[in-house]
Amino acid sequence: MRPIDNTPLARNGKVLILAYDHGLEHGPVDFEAVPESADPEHVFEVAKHPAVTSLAVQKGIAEAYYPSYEDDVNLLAKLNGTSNLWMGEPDSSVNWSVEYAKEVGADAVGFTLYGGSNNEIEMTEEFREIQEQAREHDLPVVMWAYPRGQGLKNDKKTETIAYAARQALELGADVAKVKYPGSSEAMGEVAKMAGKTKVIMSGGSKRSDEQFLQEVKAAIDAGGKGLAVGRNVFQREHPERILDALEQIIFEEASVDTALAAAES
Ligand code: FBP
Repeated sequence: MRPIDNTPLARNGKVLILAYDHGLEHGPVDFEAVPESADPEHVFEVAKHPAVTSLAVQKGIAEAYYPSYEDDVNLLAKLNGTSNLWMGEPDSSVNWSVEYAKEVGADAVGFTLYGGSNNEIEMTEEFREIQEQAREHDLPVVMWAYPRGQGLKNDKKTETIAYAARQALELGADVAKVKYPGSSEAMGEVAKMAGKTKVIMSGGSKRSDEQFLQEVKAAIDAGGKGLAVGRNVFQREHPERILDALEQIIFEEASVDTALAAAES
């Protein structure tokens, strides 16, 4: 097993994943703010930014577009995913195998686990298979650790997010992508529970530059090892500017003011 720090997925021990599976997870609504973001080529171009350590996409996008970008972009194959049209208990179909993802050029694999869902047992067993295959192929594993389901009304409580991060450590994920629990202190609790699994913050819906960067900064200061972000990048007219700022905060430990100045210059 190769430590994730020696893979293309990490830089100085941190990661910045550009997530672009929204067309499946949320549908066309996420592309309304910046219509050109519906074109995967636009987002692959954005992913060439040096701050981006990998781009997370589903199988069809990887097959169709990755061949033109394999020299410039690291591929994170998001193996499961479900549309927003599904109205049942949280669940996610496995859409491609580790082996096939590797063939397409994947540098890492990603998997959503809805802890607390009535489908948690089946999803965990799917994760077990994927995690072991990823080890065989020397691919780091990123878990979208999202407690969600019947009885879990508030998936943003610190204890719930800390439990999800712990679940990622216990089950063998290298990286746990969690919702931001709302404060640096809470993020510290979450990171502590994850042990050697790197906890990264999930971007969420679009916010102002300042609010977003402050949250990322608080997450990093609390022991977060990076960010997985979609809408806060591709729903901006100038995605490269926010990536310049994120590069400063995540990899250079810059202040929000310094990063904002980088974003505006
Ligand atoms: P965002 O930064 O846009 O939230 O993207 C991260 C991500 O995890 C995507 O990979 C995924 O499509 C989406 O968020 C899922 O968000 P949610 O489950 O909250 O709808």
